[in-house]
Amino acid sequence: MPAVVNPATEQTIAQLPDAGVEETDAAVARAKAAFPAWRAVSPTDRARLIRRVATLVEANVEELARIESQNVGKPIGGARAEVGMVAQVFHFYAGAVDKHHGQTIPVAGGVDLTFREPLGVVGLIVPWNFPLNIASWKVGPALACGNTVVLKPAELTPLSALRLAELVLEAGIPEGVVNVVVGPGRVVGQRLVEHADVAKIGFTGSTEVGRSVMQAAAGTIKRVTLELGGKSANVVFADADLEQAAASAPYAVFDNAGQDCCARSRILVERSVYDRFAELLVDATRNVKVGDPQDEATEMGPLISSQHRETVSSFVDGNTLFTGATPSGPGFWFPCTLVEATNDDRVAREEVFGPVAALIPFADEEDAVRIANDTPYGLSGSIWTENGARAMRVARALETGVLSINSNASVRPSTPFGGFKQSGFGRELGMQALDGYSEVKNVYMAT
Ligand code: TXE
Repeated sequence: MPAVVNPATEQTIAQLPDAGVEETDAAVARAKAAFPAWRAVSPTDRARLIRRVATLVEANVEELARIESQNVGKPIGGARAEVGMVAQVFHFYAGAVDKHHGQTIPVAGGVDLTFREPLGVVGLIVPWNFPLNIASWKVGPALACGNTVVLKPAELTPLSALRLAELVLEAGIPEGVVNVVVGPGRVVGQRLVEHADVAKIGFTGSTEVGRSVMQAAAGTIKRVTLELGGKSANVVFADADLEQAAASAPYAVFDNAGQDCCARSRILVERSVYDRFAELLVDATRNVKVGDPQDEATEMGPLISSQHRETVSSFVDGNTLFTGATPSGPGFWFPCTLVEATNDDRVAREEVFGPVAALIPFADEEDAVRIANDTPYGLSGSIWTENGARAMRVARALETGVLSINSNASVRPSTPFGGFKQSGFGRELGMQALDGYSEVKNVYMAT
């Protein structure tokens, strides 16, 4: 029975049985049995039930935030904001139920209609960095389209998904519509991907596992949406508001202790302002409050595990510009770290998934775009400039799915989120996510 650990204290907070192939098959069978009735629920009633999930999440913000904070080591203030977003996501998809629909298309000799049909049972595989949030990005649109769900949380962080499943039942969504299976990715995840009765996999995780999910899905021509790693650039031009850019940059990479696929972990700075910006950035990073996640003032907690801490530390091997402080005592702590690098260094090529930012100088706009795009990833990024035309030129030139100008914000319930290149494909959030949880059917009737 594997232990669930609080990464800030290293204490066991729960012990859960590991499910295997048999339990996974049972969950898929329940989801399959629940599908015909769930797809037949009227759009108004389906929307009402999903909205009830949203209001129950709102009513239980404190409890859900505490679970997430204790299980992931997230600062409690940030965890509360994340749970708030989970509620907004369910509100958004409640409202979307009857707004994602087919078309009539002019044709000769008859009428032509398209319908949006649910897929059936969908398998949702979620990572440990934003367990409840990323679950809601998948469960919300899946339910809105009339699918039933088997949700597999990450081994390290299963608790909030289990509580969500209880709230889904309390909301009145019938048994079997949302099922949670807690167990190893290689067993439960793999089984979901290969299962003939699972129509689609919504996956968020590493590019490496994403690749194997895509391969295994080929056996049943399963639909997949992959939201994978990132190595995003925060591009600071000399004409930017440097104070504002430097004040924001630490949160763009140290938020969630850097365990964020959107982390702007390559900070590209125009050479003429590099020294000035580096000075401002060091000052801002010094102010990041690292410590007890239960303290309301804390801005950064520990890493998820000691094994992950070893991986993160392997990236810091010289050219360190700044190393922050960490609490003493138990907990998988790692300091905020700024390193000076070139885009060819390992720290700039691979996803660190920890609080380590690489500062890289560039010569001019063309050089900035070249360096920013010189990565196999393409998830997010930021552009800092006071020149609007340049902001738009660079935004169009960057090979990335999500961009912010003079901001480091990435996700909103109503806007599409997802990657270019090896950061994956398909979009989550917004109306676009509904395309990934439905099939287009075309019907022609001769008149
Ligand atoms: O991810 P995994 P891990 C990156 C990040 C991190 C690294 C490893 O760089 O350091 O990945 O993290 C399930 N078939 N990201 O090991 O293994 C697994 O149980 C089906 C970036 O946690 O990809 C979990 O539920 N499923 C990322 C989920 O996949 C399988 C977020 C993700 O685990 C499986 C997380 C299999 N064969 C990590 N093997 C982001 N982009 O946000 C594992 N799983």
